[in-house]
Amino acid sequence: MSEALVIRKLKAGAPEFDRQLEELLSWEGVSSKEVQNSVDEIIHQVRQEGDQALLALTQKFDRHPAESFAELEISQDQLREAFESLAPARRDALKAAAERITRYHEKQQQESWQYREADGTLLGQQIMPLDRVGVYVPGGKAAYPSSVLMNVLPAKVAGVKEIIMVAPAPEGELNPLVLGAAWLAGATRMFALGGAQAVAALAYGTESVPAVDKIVGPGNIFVATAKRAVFGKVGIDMIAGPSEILVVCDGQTNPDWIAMDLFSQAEHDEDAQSIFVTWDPAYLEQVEASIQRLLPTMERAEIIRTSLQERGALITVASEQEALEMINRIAPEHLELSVEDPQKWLPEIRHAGAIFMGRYTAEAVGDYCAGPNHVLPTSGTARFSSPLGVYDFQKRSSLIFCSPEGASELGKIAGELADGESLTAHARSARYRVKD
Ligand code: HSO
Ligand code: ZN
Repeated sequence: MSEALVIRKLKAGAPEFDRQLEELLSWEGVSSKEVQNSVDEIIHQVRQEGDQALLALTQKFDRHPAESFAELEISQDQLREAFESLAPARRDALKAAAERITRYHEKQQQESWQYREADGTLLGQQIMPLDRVGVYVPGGKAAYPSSVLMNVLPAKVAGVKEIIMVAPAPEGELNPLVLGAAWLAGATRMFALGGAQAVAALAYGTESVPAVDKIVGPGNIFVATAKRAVFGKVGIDMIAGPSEILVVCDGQTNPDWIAMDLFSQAEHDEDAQSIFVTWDPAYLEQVEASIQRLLPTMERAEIIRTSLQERGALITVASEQEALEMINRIAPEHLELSVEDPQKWLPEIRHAGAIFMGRYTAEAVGDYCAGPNHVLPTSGTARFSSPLGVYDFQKRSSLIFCSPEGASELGKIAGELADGESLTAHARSARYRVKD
C-alpha cells in the first residue's frame, strides 16, 4: 500500500488561520519573461509570414508531419466521420449532453428592447451575435470533448455564424471524441493548430485562417499569455486558472461521496484545489478516512495526492454562519452544498461560479451534462465575473430615435453641456434641431 496522504487540517478562528487561508488561496498565474518573449516572437512571426509560419511552428512544436498548410485544416467530412466512428453509447451521451446544454443556454438569450420617453424619443438596446469566434481546445491531458460542447454551443445559441476551432495535434494525432464533439456542436471550420501560434492566427488572420472577433477556451501558459497579448485586437473570455472545488457538508452525507467529489477536481492537475468545510469535527475525520482509503484505488492517484497535499485543505468551522463566510471569502469556482436545505443558503452566497445544491448533486454532472456551462471563474474571480454563456457571444448596440419634439428638448440640454466643454460643433449640431 502506498504511504498515507498528508492533507492540511485547519480550524477557522485559530490564531494562524487567516494567514494559512491566504497562503492556500494565493495563486500566481503570471507567466515568466521568457514565456512572454517567446509568445511575442511567435505572434510577430505569424503576422509577418502567415500560413508559412503556422506550418513551420506546428512542425516544430507539435512534431506534426504535415508538409503543406492545407493538411492542417480538418474538413467537415473528417469531423462527421470522427463522430460516426465513436462507440454508440459515447455518441448518445454526447448528444444527450449537447441537448441539455443547448436547452439551458437558450434561457440566456437576451432580448432587444425599445421604449418611448414622454417627449417622443425612442430609446432602446439591440442585441446582435458576434460575427466570428475562435474556440481554442487544448491537446494532451486536457483534451476535453465536454469543453468543446461548453464553448461552441453557447456561441451557436447566440447566433454566431462562423465558429473556427483550433486544437493542437501532437505527432499529427487528434482525439476523435474532440472532433466528434466539434461536429455535433457545429464548429464551422477546424484547424490542427495549437499554442501561441493558433491564438495569433485567430487574432490577426492568415491567408487560410480567418481573423475572428473573440477567442474563447482554456489553454496552457503559452496560450494564456498569447490571449492576454492579443486582447484589444480581439475579445477574450477569461484567463482560467486550475480547477477548484469547495465542498460544504453538514455531516449527513456518505463521506465516500465527499472524498470522491474532492478527488474529481484534484484529478484535473497537480495545481487543482479541493477544499472541504464542515462544522462537525467528527465528520471531518470520517471524510479524511475515506480520502485515505479511496486514494490508492484511483487511476490518477499521484496527481490527486499532489493536488491535495499542495493545495487541498479540510477546514473545521464553528457554525453554519462561519461556513457561509468561508464560501464568500474563497469565492470558489465550484461550490457543493451537501446540506439538508441548500435553498435556504442561496440568498447569502455572494460569490461562487456554480453552486451544486444538495447531497445528490455531484459536481461532475455539471462538468458534463446537467446543462449549465463548465467554463467558470477561478482563483476568486467569481467576485466579479460569471460563467461563460450566450451573453459572451453577443453584444449590444444602443438605439436613439428623436422625434422633432425630443430633438428640441434634448438639443437645449446638450447645447448647454457642450458650451461647458467648449465644443462648439457639438453645441451647434444639437441646437440646429431646437425649435424656436
Ligand atoms: N471541471 C472542469 C471541466 C471539466 N471536467 C472537463 C471534466 N472535463 C472545469 O473546471
Ligand atoms: Zn472537472
